[in-house]
This record gives sequence, structure tokens and C-alpha cells, in this order.
Amino acid sequence: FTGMMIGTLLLTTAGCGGGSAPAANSVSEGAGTAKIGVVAYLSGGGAAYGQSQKEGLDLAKDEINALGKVKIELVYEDSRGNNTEAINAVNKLINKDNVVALIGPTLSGEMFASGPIANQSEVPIMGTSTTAEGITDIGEFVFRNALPESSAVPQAVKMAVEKYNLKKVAIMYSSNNDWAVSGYKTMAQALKDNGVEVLATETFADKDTDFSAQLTKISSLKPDAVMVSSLYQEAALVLKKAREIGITVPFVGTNGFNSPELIKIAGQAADGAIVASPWYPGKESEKITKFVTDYKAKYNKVPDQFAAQSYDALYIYASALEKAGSSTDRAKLRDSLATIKDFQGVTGKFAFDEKRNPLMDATVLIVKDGQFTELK
Ligand code: 1QQ
Repeated sequence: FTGMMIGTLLLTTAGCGGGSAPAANSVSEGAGTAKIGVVAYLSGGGAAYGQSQKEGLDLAKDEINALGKVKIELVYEDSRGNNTEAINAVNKLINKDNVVALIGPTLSGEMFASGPIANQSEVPIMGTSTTAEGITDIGEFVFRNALPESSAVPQAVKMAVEKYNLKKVAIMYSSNNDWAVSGYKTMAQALKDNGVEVLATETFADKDTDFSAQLTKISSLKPDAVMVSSLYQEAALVLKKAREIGITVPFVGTNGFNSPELIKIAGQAADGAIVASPWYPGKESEKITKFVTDYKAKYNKVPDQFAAQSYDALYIYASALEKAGSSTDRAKLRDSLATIKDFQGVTGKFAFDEKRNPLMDATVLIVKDGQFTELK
């Protein structure tokens, strides 16, 4: 973290290159309010993800509007983690609210279902938590600042293998969740790359609550660790049951582990859960400290990864809007977004690569005494 930025400098950091806007001073003056639609998992079993996203976005929106360079209005739709709801939400936001761009949806499965609609309608859409393989293959209008599992998982697996000398592990994943399946495949590949043997691969479904059969089998095989790809609700219950039947080894997770709700539900059983994240509030940086302080003042809690990545995503849009010089031109906004290279957010340095995926670093975390701490 060298060359730290202060909040007011933020909107100008990506405003380089291109050079097509002739009257730089007049672009945002009177350019109007940019309406951005947000599709998030705001109610139901995974609502903690979407609620955090909304909190991060609302905080960023207030700050950006106070800075006065661009004005943003957010229109929220609750997709409840459901693909059909996500499709309806995207259609409504594009055709009825006439948004200039979209943020979300929360789940990769929802993005696979609804992203093609945004892409066909030529409306930029940015996932802040969609980490599965292939998200931006949907098309040119699809972006994400969510760190793909293909970057996060190998880092977590390698660290766990080295730290705990893992030789043989078991895997569990939710087989009816597109993202969890993709995360499972990424995990299996990372284990192979590290020469780790997989003793058993057990599946379950989203909303399942009883994992005794899978865990009893896994327990009998005595793995050095268990890998889990699922959302926090199922992962927490897996951890609880595992500890209850005497499985004390580390659990390495995919992005679903990154909610504090995992710890809230699992309690002590969450200790030893390992996951990679681009967000770690313990990092030393003025920007992070300011964000955590402001977030705490507004919501009375520490922001999680989902809040942080959504907060950054709105600033990324603000930069792109400022550069595009229009609050309504979707194509211009897409092109402007695609050029974001030197962005400094609360999740660190950020750039889009040529496939509109993020280039950013991650930290490997482990839950210790009910807290995410850095695994070193
Ligand atoms: C995805 C995810 C989930 C954990 C988001 C909540 O990473 O669906 O891509």
C-alpha cells in the first residue's frame, strides 16, 4: 500500500487515457443523475450476502453524491437467490426503470440466467460477488470486480497444504448451485496441482440441513482437511456437525465462507475454516480505516467482503461515469468501464483485464476464536 489515495482523489484515478471527451469541465455538470439498478439476494437463506452488498452500496452512493462529480441513484430489486427472480429483476430495471447500468446479481447462477439479457440489451452489468468460471464469457457488457474462484481457491489450497502438510482430503459441495459446482471443480484442480489425494467427494443441495451421512463417511476416512463449496448456511451446519462428531481438521472453503454469518451460525465450530478473500479489514491502509470507521458509524458493525466489494464497485462505476461524461449512455459507459486500470479501492489495487475480470490480490484467512484472521 504505497501511494495511498484519499477519498476526494478517487473519482479521478481512472480518468486517464482515451482522451475523447473534449470539454472535461462540462461533462458532469448538468449531466443528470445516473440510475443504476441493483439485483441482490436481499431476503431468504443467503440474505446476509445481499444485505451487506446493499449497505456497502448505500454508503458509497452517499459519499459519491457528496463529492458532487457524478450523481447516482440506486434502484434495488430483491432476487431472493432465485434465477427466475433475477431475470425478472433485470428485465424490469432495464425496461421500466431505464437504468444506465446494473450491479449484481449476488449469485453466479443468477448471473448466468440474467446476464445474457443485460448483454443483449447492451446494458453494462457488474457482479460484485459472482466468482464462478465463465461469468464474463456471457459477453462484452458483463464485468465483475468479484475475485474469481480460479484466482482465490488455488491460493487458499496452496497455503493450507503447506501450513498443515495436507496429503489426503475429502470434498463436499452443493450440487444444485452453479457457483458451488464451479468452485468444487476449481478446488479439485487445485488439489491435483498440489498433489493432494481426494479420499471422497460428497454432495448435498442448497437448503439441506442434515449432513450426518456425508460427514460420518468422511470421518471414517480420516482426512487431513475437508474442502467445502457452498453458501454460508449449509457450510455453517456442515462445520457444526463435523465438530460434533469429532472432525477437528481444517475446512477450506470457497467464497461462500466469506460471510461473518458463517461464524454466527457455526459458533466455535467455525474455528479452522480457511478461505481466500480480497477483503481483509486488518490490513493497514488509511482508505480501509476510513471505510471501516464510516461503515461502523452508519451500520454499527464491521463491513464484510460483500459490503467492501460492492462499495468499490460503485466507485468504479462513478469513475467510469465521470469519464463517459453521460449519465444515460450505456455503450459509452461500457467502453469507459473497460478502460479502468489504476483503481485504488478498499479491496486494494484494481484493474479490469481484457476479459473484464479483476486483476487484484487476495489474502488467505482463517477463523480463530470466532474471527477472520490472516493465515500466515
Ligand atoms: C457466487 C458466489 C457466492 C458465494 C455469492 C454469495 O461467490 O455465487 O459466485
